[in-house]
Amino acid sequence: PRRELASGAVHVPGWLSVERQRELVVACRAWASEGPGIRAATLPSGHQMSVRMVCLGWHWIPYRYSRTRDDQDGSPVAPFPDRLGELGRDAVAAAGMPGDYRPDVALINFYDGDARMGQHRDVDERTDAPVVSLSLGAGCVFRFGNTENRGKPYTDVDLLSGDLVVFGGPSRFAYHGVPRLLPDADVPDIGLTSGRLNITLRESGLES
Ligand code: MD3
Ligand code: FE
Repeated sequence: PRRELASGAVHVPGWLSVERQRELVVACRAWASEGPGIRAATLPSGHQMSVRMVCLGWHWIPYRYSRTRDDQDGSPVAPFPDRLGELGRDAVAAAGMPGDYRPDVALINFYDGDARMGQHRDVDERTDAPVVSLSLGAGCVFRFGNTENRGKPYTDVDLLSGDLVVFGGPSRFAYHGVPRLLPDADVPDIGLTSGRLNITLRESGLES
């Protein structure tokens, strides 16, 4: 079953099988422990994000992409795996969206404790291709807003382990955020004892 949250924003609850979720958790662990590891990015204000992130394909630093981990040890970002490209194409098709999809960036966000993400827009990519979001582990409240400002109107949606959301068309540049996690109870056994992982796939629109 799929549900349109807004024009171009399609939620497919439970899209990932438990087996698929387990495989992705294993992969995320490996990606997060490679090289300089997962990190909490520092915003231009000097504040550190509460979410920790690891990047594949392109390294995101507030608010730009780089091929090197410039806010860590400067090493080259890990490559974008082919299988995430395939997963992204399957996801966009499952959401009923047309067109070929060639993601070249994955941002893997880890939330624990009181981690949250304030309302923002994703505008560092140079394309309007959809963003694919996959949720693993603890659920969260996802706040989906409008394209004009951080405030109302917005809709709060629970995102649970295995859920897919694809943000394209008029929803691609909407404000959104994660005000809080839901309790860890009732999370399927996918090898994540606490916290939440979110994988987003994107087309950077950047060269080389
Ligand atoms: C709507 N991540 O990484 S996923 C992000 O759950 C981000 O970690 C949140 O916002 C998370 O930038 C939300 C849902 C999401 C992701 C990207 C979007 C919604 C989006 C891009 C455009 C519009
Ligand atoms: Fe975002």
